[in-house]
Amino acid sequence: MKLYYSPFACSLAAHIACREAGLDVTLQRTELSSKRVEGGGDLFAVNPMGQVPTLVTDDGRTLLENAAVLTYLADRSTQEKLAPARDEFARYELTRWLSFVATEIHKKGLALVFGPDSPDAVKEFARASLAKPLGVVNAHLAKREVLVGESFTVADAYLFWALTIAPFGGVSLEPFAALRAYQERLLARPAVQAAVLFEREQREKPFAA
Ligand SMILES: N[C@@H](CCC(=O)N[C@@H](CS)C(=O)NCC(=O)O)C(=O)O
Repeated sequence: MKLYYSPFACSLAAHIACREAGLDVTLQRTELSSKRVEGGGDLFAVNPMGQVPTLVTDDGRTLLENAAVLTYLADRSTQEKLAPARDEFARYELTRWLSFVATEIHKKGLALVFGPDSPDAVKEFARASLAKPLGVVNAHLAKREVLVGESFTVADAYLFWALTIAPFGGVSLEPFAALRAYQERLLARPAVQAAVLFEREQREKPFAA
């Protein structure tokens, strides 16, 4: 498989999932501002939105959108169980949290906060609008270790990414003690640490077009 990613973009969640799942994946770095693919190529050639994550499967199919990519990776895990089984009600809770992070936190909030074209007033509005969904997920995690069920799922990988970048956009996690404790718990996972370390190293390296 090949995962198109950009360091510390939301593709970090799929990257973490690949490591948690023990999957053999080639990480293909991209530059989101130019849409260039490292080593040559154009992200638009594989994704009409020019976005990451973009996953190319072993049988040559292309899968787009965090929720789909993360669920696909979870279902192919050779190690950890990263998603509830299809006949469990928790499977729909997984979809709930993947959708919640994607819409209420990522696209309505962080995408605008970090958007290179967002006017300052839009960034400020987006920061303020994150208080509600972060409060909801903080209350949820005050009573439990993970978003769904009893163990780490791909929804946790997605929320972990959001919590990791939020402070860099001026979104303080100070009011959300349960989220900060949760983030620390996830950071103790070897796969999470390895993915963060790898992307940190990549971010320091010049992009080789
Ligand atoms: N709807 C997509 C959104 C993915 C997304 O926003 N990716 C960002 C990185 S966090 C991106 O590629 N941005 C570049 C762009 O939109 O031009 C999904 O859920 O996967």
